Amino acid sequence: MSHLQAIIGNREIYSKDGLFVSLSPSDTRDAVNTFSNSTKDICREACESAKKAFPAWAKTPAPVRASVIQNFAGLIERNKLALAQLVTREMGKPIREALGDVQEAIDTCYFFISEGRRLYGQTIPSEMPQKELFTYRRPAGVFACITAGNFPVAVPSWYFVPALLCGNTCVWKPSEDTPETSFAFQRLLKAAGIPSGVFNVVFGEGQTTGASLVELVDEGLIDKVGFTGSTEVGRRIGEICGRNLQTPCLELGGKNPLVVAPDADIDAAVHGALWAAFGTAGQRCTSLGNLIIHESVKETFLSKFMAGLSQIKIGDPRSEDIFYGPMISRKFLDAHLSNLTNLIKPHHRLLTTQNGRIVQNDSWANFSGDSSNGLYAFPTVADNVQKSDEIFRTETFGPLINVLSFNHIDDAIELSNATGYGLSSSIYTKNMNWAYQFRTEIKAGMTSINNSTTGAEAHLPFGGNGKSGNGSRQSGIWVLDQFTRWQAVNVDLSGKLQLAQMETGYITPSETILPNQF
Ligand code: UN1
Repeated sequence: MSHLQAIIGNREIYSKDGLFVSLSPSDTRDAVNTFSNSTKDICREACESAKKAFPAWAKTPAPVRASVIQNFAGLIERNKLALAQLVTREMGKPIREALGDVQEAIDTCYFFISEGRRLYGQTIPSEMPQKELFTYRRPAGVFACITAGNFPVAVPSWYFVPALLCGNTCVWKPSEDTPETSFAFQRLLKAAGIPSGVFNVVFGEGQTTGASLVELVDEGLIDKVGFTGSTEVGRRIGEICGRNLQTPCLELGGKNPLVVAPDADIDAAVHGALWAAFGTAGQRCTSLGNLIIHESVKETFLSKFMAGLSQIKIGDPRSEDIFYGPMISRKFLDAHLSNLTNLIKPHHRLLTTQNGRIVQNDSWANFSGDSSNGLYAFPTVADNVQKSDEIFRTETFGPLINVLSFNHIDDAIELSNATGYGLSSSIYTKNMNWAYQFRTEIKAGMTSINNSTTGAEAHLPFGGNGKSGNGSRQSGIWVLDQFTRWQAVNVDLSGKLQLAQMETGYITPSETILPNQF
């Protein structure tokens, strides 16, 4: 039987080869759909399709391009519940969060619809008479993008909504964990009126299809790459793009710190830390990694934190009141289990029991649903973690956090900056000076004061530094610099050659005016 492999020029391509199945992580007996891995030839065809569609799309007036985004927003809104339910079924985040994932895409559309009527350039005074200077944003060209499965609607919208609005044409390799959700995203965009060839999809796994797609940068078929995923893969993509003199948009991992100051509102900090640590089963790039607590409040904080943790409901993500559901797929569960085996050392003090590494109905008091066929993982809190420990600087992407302590704010900031990552960060304090010092000295791209490390709003710059990315930012007006290139234009109306810097009539002052006093 043939299965969907790619969508090129709005045409669905099916194949019998290289099949992979998308399973529901809350019940792996539920096969959501089967897809086929796109080969390098299929990826090439998709890029050629995008290349062919580029000139006409780039010439389409930006407000007209924005009208497709407007239609897309309306379609997502009308299909919000169905799309969120598909997200929950296919990747396992609780329905409340899945609705938020979809809402983030709607918010992104609304932000960029009116950007179609701005996309401002500048008019700039010239140093010459009868000469005008202007800047224009021009689209980059063919945009190839690889996304992760943890935000299967929001994060693709962060890329494609502005990329399309700016006049680029696209090839998308969505996560192999959420192909059906990605297919739904494509169908909504097609129904919104996206012209043939402007938005193409190649389904497949990262190591095969993803790698083949990025290799096409070397063939001159791609002008811009976007990638959300691991630091290791981001580095390889950066190398390929670098040798082609391109700067990719890289949104990589995090080991995000949350600092609890002695004067923190402890209850608020407990709530924020619980959500940062275990929301989405710790599978956000903004999830909490290192919880850094002031010595004087450590005991109070941890007893409230562990009491709060014991109350959270884990289980069937279709229920409204579930805190977190299953891991995204078997691969993520296996990685989590191997982190527990390899990174937890004898000197760590585990505040949670380890006997039920996979949640069974009877090993988590507040489990709801049937865990027998689900990929559920137990929360783990490791205290006594040291800066020199591997677990301190390793992104674990699961329900596992480290606890460290500090005495002086300088040490808390030093620890926060010492992992090599720099995505999100947070401090809970009422002390304005501490909050000021933290936000000025932290190396992360995003900082919360009295809020969780997760939950960035869709119109602020999103992205990281160090191992978290190459400084690129998504969302809001800042992402326009990813998808457009500045063109500087000068128009000389003088009818003669005017030499800048040399024939500029700068006014020279008289030598001296004021007499010497001594
Ligand atoms: C991600 O995990 O890749 O800030 C994105 C947040 C979400 C997006 C996370 N709005 O946690």
